[in-house]
Amino acid sequence: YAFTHALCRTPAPSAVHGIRADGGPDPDFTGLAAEHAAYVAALRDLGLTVEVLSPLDDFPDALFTEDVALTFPEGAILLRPGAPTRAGEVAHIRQPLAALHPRLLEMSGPGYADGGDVLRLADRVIIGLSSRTDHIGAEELAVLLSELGIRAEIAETPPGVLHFKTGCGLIDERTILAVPALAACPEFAGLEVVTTPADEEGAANLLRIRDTVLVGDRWSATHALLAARGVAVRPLPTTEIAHIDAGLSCMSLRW
Ligand code: CIR
Repeated sequence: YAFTHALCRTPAPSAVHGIRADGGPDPDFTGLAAEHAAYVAALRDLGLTVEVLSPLDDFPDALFTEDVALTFPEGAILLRPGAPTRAGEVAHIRQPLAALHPRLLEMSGPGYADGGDVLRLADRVIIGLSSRTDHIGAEELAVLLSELGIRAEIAETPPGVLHFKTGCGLIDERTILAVPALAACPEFAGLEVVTTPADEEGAANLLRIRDTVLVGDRWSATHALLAARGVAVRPLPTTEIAHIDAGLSCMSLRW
């Protein structure tokens, strides 16, 4: 999480039609755009150089740049997102990523993988199988990661959790915040797992940036839990993006 750069995309008005699993109401566009702007401002405030790409009205979920690629200091990998309406987003991030990352690898299929299913740890990454990431995709991704010198393990995402990182995030190198259904994930062996407080499962999609953890602003028990551990917490509004199943990690690629 010692990131120096991030790549984001401004939400298009079509973002209100973004995918949501439970068929709930549309987000309010003005509120959603304000949440995105606050997020980009926070990343810049924490010292990152942030490039913000133009909105793509044909792709309602394109503001969630995390899902279409993986970025590391060593290089980047273009993914094959598992939702059919999101596949076309990859073509729009290829050129900007190629400009930023001379070493650009790409999944060729037939499998699928979403970046929201990839949790980066100090010594490896965990790829969670989900409704968006299948076994063939995870295996191909593990091979591409090994070309960048990064070891990958494959894990299960519990039913009802969209992406692996919808249910967990890094507090620090050795500590994970996870929803109860993910707390016993075998791939977390050797790490400390802290479970989300009651009724705050949505807080698990937090984002560690340098010395600060970004957390949704309505998860006050989680703020207290992190503060008690000596972690610097920066609450950010996420109510509107939550209507389309997103949280804080989803809105950027980081390296
Ligand atoms: C989708 O269903 O693809 C978007 N509405 C939400 C993507 C959230 N991304 C993430 O968790 N990495």
